[in-house]
Amino acid sequence: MKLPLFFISDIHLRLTVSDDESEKRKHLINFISHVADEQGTLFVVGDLFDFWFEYKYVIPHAYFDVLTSLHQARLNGVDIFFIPGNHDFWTRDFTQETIFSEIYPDGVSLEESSGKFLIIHGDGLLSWDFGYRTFRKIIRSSLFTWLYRWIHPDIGYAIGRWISRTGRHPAHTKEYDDRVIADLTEYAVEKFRDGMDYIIMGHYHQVKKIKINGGTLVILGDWLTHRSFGYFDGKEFSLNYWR
Ligand SMILES: [Mn+2]
Repeated sequence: MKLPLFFISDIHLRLTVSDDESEKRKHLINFISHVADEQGTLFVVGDLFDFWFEYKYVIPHAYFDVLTSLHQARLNGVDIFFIPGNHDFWTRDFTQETIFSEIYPDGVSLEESSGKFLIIHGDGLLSWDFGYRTFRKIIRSSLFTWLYRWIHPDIGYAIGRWISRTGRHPAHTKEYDDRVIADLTEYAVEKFRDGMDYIIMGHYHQVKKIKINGGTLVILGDWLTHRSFGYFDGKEFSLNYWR
């Protein structure tokens, strides 16, 4: 794997391009060409899109600029790996062949000289998320996906957009955020015990790098408020802000 490694998550590209959205995209496209200039590797750790459901013949035009920039980076020799999130789980041939080098629906673990990485989106991990875990199993099933594909794309995307909007995280209290971190720490400790050195995840929209029991738990933040990214040069992992 070509170093350095770059990690981003929770960009939540919208289906309607407002001023904020086009500002965000400008930065994202700059970031992607930076990865290409550095000849590194890019991990997109879920929720790149606010909604993505891939039909057999149809792709949404709203994301054309970002899709083009990812494709261009790949033509320039950059590997781009995608770990789908809860908003963009439904990929097919187009994303698998044209946009990304590889898609890992359940996350991926890899070994670098300085340690073992586990990279996951992170949804469904919280100990109190029972209902969501069942819901997640259903919407990820091949039956659900097959049925959803028979909905006309205009309607399928309208529903997806509506659900993405209503499911949008309200501003969390600090107490809630701390509870999330405590819970994720418990999850991480177990993985570190099993030999992982780094756990990299998105989903929680917090920018956090925590050292626990010799391991490092990273939450990548997002591109809605933070524009944060992870960077690994082969020795050190750092969290940074794209400006
Ligand atoms: Mn998510």
